[in-house]
Parts: sequence; structure tokens; C-alpha cells
Amino acid sequence: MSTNDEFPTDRPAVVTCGLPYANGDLHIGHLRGYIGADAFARALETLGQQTAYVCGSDMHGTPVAVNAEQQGVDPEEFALEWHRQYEETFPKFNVEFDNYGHTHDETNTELTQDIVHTLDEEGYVYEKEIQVAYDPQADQYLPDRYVVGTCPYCGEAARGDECDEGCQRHLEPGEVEDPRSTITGNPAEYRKRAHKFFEVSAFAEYLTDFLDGLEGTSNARNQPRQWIEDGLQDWCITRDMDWGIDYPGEESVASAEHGNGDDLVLYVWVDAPIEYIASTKQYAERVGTDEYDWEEVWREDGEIVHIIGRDIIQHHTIFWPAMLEAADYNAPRAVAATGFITINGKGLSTSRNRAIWAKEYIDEDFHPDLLRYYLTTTGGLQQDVDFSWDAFQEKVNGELVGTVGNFWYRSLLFAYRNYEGTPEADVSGEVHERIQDAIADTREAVNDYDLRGIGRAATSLAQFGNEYIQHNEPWKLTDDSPDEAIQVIRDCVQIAKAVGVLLAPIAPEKAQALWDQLGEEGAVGDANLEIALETPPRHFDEPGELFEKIDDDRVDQLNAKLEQRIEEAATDEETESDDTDGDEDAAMTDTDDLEALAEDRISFDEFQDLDIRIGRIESAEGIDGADDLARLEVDIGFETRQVVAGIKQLHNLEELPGEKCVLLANMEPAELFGVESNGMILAAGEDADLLTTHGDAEVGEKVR
Ligand code: B3M
Ligand code: ZN
Repeated sequence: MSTNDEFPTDRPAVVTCGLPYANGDLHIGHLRGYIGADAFARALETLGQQTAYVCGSDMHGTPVAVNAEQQGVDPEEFALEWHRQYEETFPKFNVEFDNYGHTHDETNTELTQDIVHTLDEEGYVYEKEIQVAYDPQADQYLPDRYVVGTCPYCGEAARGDECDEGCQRHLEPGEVEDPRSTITGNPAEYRKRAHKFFEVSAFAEYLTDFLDGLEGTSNARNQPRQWIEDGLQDWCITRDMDWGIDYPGEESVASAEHGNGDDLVLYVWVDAPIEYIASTKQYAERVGTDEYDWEEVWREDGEIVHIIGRDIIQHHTIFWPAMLEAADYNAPRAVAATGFITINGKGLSTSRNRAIWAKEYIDEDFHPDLLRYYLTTTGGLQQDVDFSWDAFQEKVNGELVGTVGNFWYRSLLFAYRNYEGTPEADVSGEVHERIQDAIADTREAVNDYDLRGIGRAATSLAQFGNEYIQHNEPWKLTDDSPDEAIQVIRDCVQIAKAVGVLLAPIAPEKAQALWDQLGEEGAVGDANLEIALETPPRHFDEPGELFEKIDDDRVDQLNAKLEQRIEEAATDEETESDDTDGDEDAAMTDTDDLEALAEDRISFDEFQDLDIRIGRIESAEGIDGADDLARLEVDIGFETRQVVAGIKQLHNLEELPGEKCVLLANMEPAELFGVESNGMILAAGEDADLLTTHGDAEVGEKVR
């Protein structure tokens, strides 16, 4: 259990996200991480926590070298070009780093050499001869992505240093079975080479304790515990390449007697996380170390929060904390590992062009805050999140336009027309308390690394606001009970402001627009949560609508475009057999059409918590205004439940009554297009194949 003080603490915090390899276009899989971490850093700040949000481009390693080579470009030039593109792209998604550096810059190079030097001095580095894959035809050693084969742990196809399509384990040089060169396709030979090793195995006990206190997502604690139990191997920290950071010291890493020339550099995973520190240092040096003390963070007891993809848990919970401990740096407080993104229910694949590209989203001219909202609130941080243009439309139209935007607009417009701004009155006790609760929910969500919870605190407050105005009908009160009307609208303006404050980490630009409409000064992002309770300016101008509906034609067009792209890529792939996709993210597996299996196991008790029942559909009809939704009535023995299901287009609704189905009965009720859904019908696949039973299970019986 974690024994950390709750956020906000009086120590500085740093939030980081995994560094993108500077080797290709950014897509929605990347954006989920950067947007998520950005929202988290902003939320932490609204709690009053001093926070720096830093990142940088990952310039080294074979992910960059292989792609540069394919294009016939020098890796430095190649990586710098992508680095510049990323610097331009992030702000377009309102991802605003306090510092965005890169691993090849001076700060990181120096710091890396310094830390590795310390590891060596402290006696944690040794040299050992190992067998390294070699391609005789290309006359080249084959580190990492220059070699592919089979994972010795799970038998899946793997790259030289990672089981990217299977168990996600890091693989040491020489471990991959049946190695083949990616340069010539030939089977690789093995040759003896001397390399440097970091003694990770010496840290088993330290890491066990570290994991016990680690916050973040549970997968970032559970997987490494297993790896430690299986036995930790030492970690090879050098590679036969010339692109990278040289091993520190006068003498070359392994002497010429061993056959190694100067072409030995540090493994990319040594210098990459050190960029977290280097980037923080650059930030502190820019704003002044009195303002932000990077050494307090990294060498003393500041709060370090890493937000990463779940394919790089091992690097962040084993190698990295061991390195930090060995070099006498502070340990991370939290590692939060996000799930992957699927597209229309299938694995994101860059080579198959089944992806939503950052550029594409920008070119479509959708507001960045819409995607930010979708990506942070669609699933829990650990879960895989599916993206489809239909689901995007539904979320935008339902929650942002229907709930938040609608509430903002109607309450501010009413206030403007009748009172030219915030009417003079105190906020009612009920509303004051409701806002306080929402603030408390946000605080709790931040402490739980629960981005969806942060979004939910804001939208459910807006939902409350809508119900409040609807219930009190101020438009009926203005003439006969003007004081009551004033009270209702005063309350609504306060709720509107509070929703803006709470939503700002996720939708910063939209929240700022609301802030400006209210006539507030400065940046909403600079305000602490408590400002949600402070009175807005007495006067403000006529408000405009801040969110716009996405119409069905637009979604049809976007779907058609995406399908066409995927088809074209499939045709290309047939003609061009080898896959030139060099991206890192395992979200982009090329063969996996199925959603990845869940990593985390649940207990039998957790399963028992799901109340799954046999039901019989009594009636089924479409819901007006919703393209995909149907309203069903399902008999579950004890009662008949009304359920909303996204099956309108996929089933002939008239044929459904009488059919047996399987229903999750203790699902939280939800409202969709004004219809309450009280349970969830279970279905599989893109066509929503409804689950049923084939024996004599009776209506109302529990599935176990
Ligand atoms: N550059 C990208 C990845 O594996 C890799 C992250 C480094 S974080 C220090 O997702
Ligand atoms: Zn594996």
C-alpha cells in the first residue's frame, strides 16, 4: 500500500509521458498518452500542486536507425526532422509541455554519461562476452530491431529486444530464437562480443519494496512482481551501433581485443528515461531553479509521475527504478500504464493504415478538445479504448453538446438576457454543496490517477445543472416570482463556471472560452479548483455556443475514407510483401485483428460481482434521433428491464421479441438520448451478435 501524502503536497511534482521515437507520424495511439498525461498534469495543478510536465523525442536506438536507413538518410538528420514535427504537432492538441527536449541534446548526453559513470563507480556494471546476432552478408551486427525471431517466453513472433506481439517482455541480446536479419532476411549467425551489463539482479529486494509503495495503475505493480518472482536478469546496456550516446570514459567500452571497435553505444533504453530528468532540468534552468527545483524532484523527495503505454512497464518499473536507486536518485511515486487504442474494434495498425493520424484529425478541423475528451473519458486508464467515428460522434453530441454545451449556453444566455450577467444573490446552500462535492470528486480522481473520473466530475455537474434548470423552470418565474428566478439563474451561472473549472484539464480551450464569456480575467488553467465557488463577474456579454454537433453525413464520409484507406493499404501489402512499419507502440501490431487479451486477472469474487442473467426480449424498437440505438424490454424473471443497445442497424428489431438473451443486470443505469438503460445486453463482434443460451436455462437464471 502506498504511504504517500495525498496530492497536493508541498513538494514539486513532475509528470512525464513515454518519449515518442522520432521515426514517423504521430497517431491516435500516441495521442492517448500525451493528452492523458497533459490532462493529468493540468489537473494536478488545479489542486494546487506545483507541477512540471516534461517530455522529449527519443532519438536513438534501432527504431530510429532502421527507419532512417530505409530512407537513406543520416539518423541524426532524420530524427531531428521528426522531432521538429512533434514539437509543432503537440500544441495543436493542446498538449503543452513545460519542456520538450530530445535525447540527443547536450543536457541528456551529459546526464546520461554521468549517471552511467556513477553506476560503474558504484560497482553495478560489469563486462561480459555474449553471443550477438550478426548478418554475414550485410557484414553487420544485428542489435534489437535488426533482428526478428520467436519469443523464448511465449512463442510469439518477436523483435530482437521486445516481444511486441506476445507477452511484451523485454528480450536481451541473444535471447530471441530462430533469429533472422531484417536487413537481408537471412538467418542470423551468432558472434562473440564483449558488452557492458548493469546488475539489475542486485535490486530484487529493493524493487519489491518499491513496487509495494508504487501508485498508479495496478498492471504496473502486478506484472513486475511476477517478473521479479521469475528471477531478474542483468541488463545489457551497450549495443553494436554508432548511432547513440557513447559509453562514458576514456577507454572505449570494450577493448579492441574483444573485437569491438568504437561503434559501441549505450542501449537506447538507458538514455531515454534519463531524458525525463534532463528535460526537467532544462525547464528549471529556463524558469530559474528558485522557481522550480529540479534537484529536489529528482534527487530528494519530489513527486515523480510516469504515464506510459502498458508495453513499456518493465522498463519503467524494473530497469529505471534500479538505475535511479543505484545512481542515488529519487524513485517514482507513480507509474500509470494506459491500455491501447483499437479502431472500430480492431487492433490499430500503421502498416495497414488502420489508424487515425494526428495530421488527419487536424486537417478534418475538429477541435482538439473533442478528441481530448473522448480519449480521456471513454475508458479507464488501464483499459483499451476503441475509437470509431460513430462513437466519437455519439460522445461529442451526447455529452459535450447535449450535456455540457447545452447547459452552459442556456444558463448564460438566460442570465445575459434577463440580468446582463450574473444576477446579484448568494448561491443557494444546495448548489454550493453540490459544487463542493464535485471538487472533492475531482480531487479524489486525481489522487487515483483516474482521468475518466476527472471528466465525470465535470459532466455530471453539468448534468445536475441541466436537471436543476429544467426542474425549476426559471422562464416561468421571471414575471411572478422574480426573486426565485434570480436565485435559480444565480445558481446556474455558478454551476456553469464550476463545470468550466473542472473541465479545464481535459478541454482547456473550451473551458477558457467559457471563462472569457463569463468575463473572467486571465487563464482558467491558472486557477485552483476552489475558484469554482467564487462569484463570476456581475456583467458579461451575449454568450455563443461552444460545442457543435457532428452530423451523420460527416460520420459517413469519415467512415468511408477510413475504409478506403485500409483497403488501399491491403492492396499495397499484397504487392509489397515486407512491412516497413517501424513504429514502436505495440498498439500497432500488424497481425492482430482481435482486441488484445486482458493482462490483468480478476478474482472469482470480482466475477461474482457481475450479476449476469438470462433474459427474454419482450419488445424492441428504434430510438428516435439515434442512428444506432434501440430500446428493448427484457424480462429477467424478477422484473422487466428497459435496456438501450446499439443494435438498431445491426438487427431486424421486429424479429427480436421472444429471443433469449444474456443481460448484465447490475450495470449502472445510464441515460442515452433521454432513454434510461437499466442493464446491458451482452453481444460479441462488430455486428453485435447477441449472446444467448442453447440449453434449458430459464429466464432469470444467473450465469456462473
Ligand atoms: N521511445 C517509445 C515506446 O516504447 C519509447 C518510450 C521511451 S520512454 C523513456 O513506447
Ligand atoms: Zn513473449
